[in-house]
Amino acid sequence: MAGDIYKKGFFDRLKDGLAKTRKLLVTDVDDIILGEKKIDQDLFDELEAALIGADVGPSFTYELIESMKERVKRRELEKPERLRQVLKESMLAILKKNEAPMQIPVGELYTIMVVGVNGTGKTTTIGKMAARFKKQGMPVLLVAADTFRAAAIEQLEIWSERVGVPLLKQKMNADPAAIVFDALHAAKAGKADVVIIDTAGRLHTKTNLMEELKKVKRIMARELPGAPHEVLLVIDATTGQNAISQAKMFNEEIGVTGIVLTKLDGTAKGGIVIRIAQELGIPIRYIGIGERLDDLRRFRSEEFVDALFEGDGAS
Ligand SMILES: Nc1nc2c(ncn2[C@@H]2O[C@H](COP(=O)(O)OP(=O)(O)OP(=O)(O)O)[C@@H](O)[C@H]2O)c(=O)[nH]1
Ligand SMILES: [Mg+2]
Repeated sequence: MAGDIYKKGFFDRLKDGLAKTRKLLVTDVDDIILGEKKIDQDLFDELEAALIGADVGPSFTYELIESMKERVKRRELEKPERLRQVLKESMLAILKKNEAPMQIPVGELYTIMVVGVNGTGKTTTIGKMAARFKKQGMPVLLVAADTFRAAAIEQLEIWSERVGVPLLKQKMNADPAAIVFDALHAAKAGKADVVIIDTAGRLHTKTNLMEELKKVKRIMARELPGAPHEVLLVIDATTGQNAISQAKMFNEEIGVTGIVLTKLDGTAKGGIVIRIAQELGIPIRYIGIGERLDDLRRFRSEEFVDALFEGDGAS
């Protein structure tokens, strides 16, 4: 029961967080379909514009509209209100394919390399994940491999103290690969089950960020077969279309195995989740809906779509 109450609390916060996205996406779609008497080309044109404007992406929009037209032709869709249901079902179908929680095996060493451009929420997400894992009884080690800013190391240190998990760090400008090397040795010696590595989002040297990250990844694989078990890309939902190009770049350069989408609270660009799911096909592990420690949740497609559609209006 207590779990239900907790879940409801999160669901309401998710709903609140998605309010702006809902307004842009669902309310606009409602205005279009509920205001029209018949399903015609004008209605489809308006619907298309609304979906594109809501960042769900051109291919999702195109495929959805085409399939709606087909269904109208086959007389399966007679009332405009039904289009809302079709939109909801189509979103759910795409998101479901990308719903895969991070599976951390019990008693085995699991390493997570967290990457993403600066300011997306990497360090904050690491703090939140550490709290989750600790609560589940897993010994966690945080690793400060963003060594290019003193503030970056301090920020992770604050999280490590707040959550109560150890941190491995070196001084500023130390080689990130060397820190990661030390961290894996400590973990192999039984100091942790889950190792979470914070990396830089931008470098203040001439070194190329991607080359630096590739080097970290290489060292990990060399020191521990199978590592990194997860390359987790943190994406800021408020950046909309930019998020897609960032994700493609990181995926091509270093290979991404999971995504965290942050700052879904207070953005109208939450439709980007659909585009990420469709164009990247990389599992969305978690979503961030605030700056609090418990504002990170496993991505559940049904919960997400329900929260999006279940606003003030009918579901
Ligand atoms: N509203 C909201 N803010 C968030 C969320 N996640 C992170 N933030 C905020 O975003 C800002 C940047 O977060 P960081 O965790 O420092 O981002 P980072 O990716 O580590 O940044 P760099 O270390 O500069 O690359 C902070 O003010 C966080 O509190 C979220 O889900 N919602
Ligand atoms: Mg950081």
